[in-house]
Amino acid sequence: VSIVSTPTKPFEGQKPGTSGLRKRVKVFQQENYTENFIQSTLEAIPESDGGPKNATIVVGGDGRYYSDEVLQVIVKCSLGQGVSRLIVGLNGIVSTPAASNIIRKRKATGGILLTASHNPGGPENDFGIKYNCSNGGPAPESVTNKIYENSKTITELKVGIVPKVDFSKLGTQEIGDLTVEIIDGVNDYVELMKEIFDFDSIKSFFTNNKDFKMLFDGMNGVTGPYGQRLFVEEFGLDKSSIMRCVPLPDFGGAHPDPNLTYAHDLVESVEKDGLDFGAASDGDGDRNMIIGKKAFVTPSDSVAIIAHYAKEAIPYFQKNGVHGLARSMPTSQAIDLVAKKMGLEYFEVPTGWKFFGNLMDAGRCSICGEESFGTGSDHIREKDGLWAVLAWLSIIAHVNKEKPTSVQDILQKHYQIYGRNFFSRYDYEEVDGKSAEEMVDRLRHQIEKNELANKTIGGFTIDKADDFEYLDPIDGSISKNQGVRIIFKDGSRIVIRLSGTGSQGATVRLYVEKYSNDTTEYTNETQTALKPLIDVALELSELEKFTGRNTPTVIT
Ligand code: VG1
Ligand code: CO
Repeated sequence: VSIVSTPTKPFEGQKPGTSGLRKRVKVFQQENYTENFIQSTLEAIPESDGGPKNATIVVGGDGRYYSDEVLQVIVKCSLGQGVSRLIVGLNGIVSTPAASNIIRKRKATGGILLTASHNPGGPENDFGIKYNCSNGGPAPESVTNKIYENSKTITELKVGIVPKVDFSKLGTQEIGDLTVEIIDGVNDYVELMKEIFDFDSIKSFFTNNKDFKMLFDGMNGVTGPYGQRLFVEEFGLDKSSIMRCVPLPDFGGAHPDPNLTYAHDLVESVEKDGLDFGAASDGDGDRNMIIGKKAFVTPSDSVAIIAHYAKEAIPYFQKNGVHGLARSMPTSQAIDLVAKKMGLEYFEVPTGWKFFGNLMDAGRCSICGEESFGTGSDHIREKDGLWAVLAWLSIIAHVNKEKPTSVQDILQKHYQIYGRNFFSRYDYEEVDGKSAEEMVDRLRHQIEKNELANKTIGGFTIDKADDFEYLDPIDGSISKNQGVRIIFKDGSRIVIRLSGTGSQGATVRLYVEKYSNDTTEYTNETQTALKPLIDVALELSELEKFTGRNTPTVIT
């Protein structure tokens, strides 16, 4: 194999966001664009992981449009950097959590994930590339900053000249000094789930409760084959218990994001057919949505409930214990209440799973979650959609041993113990970037001048306001400007930040949270309960004036 050097020029904007680099497919299709980014990434592999030379890299993704071309680029650039082994999923398909597991299990140097997660795919939509380190988790900012620096100074590409590699057959191929091993991405994952959960107990719950009906929606994303294996083959459910379980390169034109808006078909089926449990996962398999009969489990509640039952219902935690809990800053404080009651440490980190990794590696966080339908534990270093579904099925199987208990009952029981944290997020997608920045800058300015504290608005008095800054307790790194937080005297919160995963314009995210321990309010509808606080948020931020929007694109 000959390795050749060819001149190249830096592209602007190759800065990884909350979760890798995400752009329109067309952007990646520019000559050398993808090569530049892959080389910049490989060259940024930290010394502590051994650097790119002789590295073993796991390659996975959701199989979205343009993955085939990028797989070939990875082979060429890997040869150029002296990587010694690529472990690739069949056709490049491995879910994000499954890839995290393979990186850890095979003690790989790191992993490259070809996905834009829940963003739509296809020639007119998004592609994405994400790097994970040897712990199996998303590269921390020290590494993503390095990738960005490399991308700005790149002048030469080093690539191997090789014929097209076939990724559609299992087995090992030698390409010069590079070994390409093609594996089935489902097996190791199912094996891991069997170590974590009591499959027999879930299975016997289904056998003993024949009228309990569930439906899993793979949203035409990567989890389809995993769902098929778990629900149909392992638990013996009928094929009608899964839907959209064939991965498609454009997700069938759908938006593979598991929420009430985009998983609408699932929600409708659960309602219409009176199902007991519904679940969905996103394009790359790290997100989850859990619903029940007349019940939507907000992700902030979901992680709190999983933490509450972990030691009772899940063998993994019975064996390893629960050492600490964590959530991202905008996520509701429901999980904090569980930590306090259980006498556990708990942490508030910036948005993005990469911030949980250090805590988990240090053994200080066992279960964590994000309001954005991300839930997970220290079994891997990514959020894990199917893990969350299995955690819920474990809880359901467990509580139903005593008496019939629905998802709604589980929620209400939780509120009776801890009170209820009403939570909602409003997204304003593809707004003008400059105006969005100005809106946030205005708030930052008011914070600096201390104009917000003690102000009363709409009956809510502001206790404190800041632009969230995180000091990582493990490596001492500081992440600034992670979102404007306005905290009220009654514990209610408003958070405003700009998305770091969009590919077009800016997306404003507005998060509101209100706590109640008035039992008569526990069954209230979320939007009604939060209306006064949302009005306050809109007034304080002058969102409509800056963005010209009077309604959000998506409410979750
Ligand atoms: C969003 C979510 C964040 C999540 C990230 C990646 O980021 O808010 O909580 O970690 O997506 O999720 P942002 O910067 O757009 O708010 V996924 O499923 O894309 O890997
Ligand atoms: Co995802």
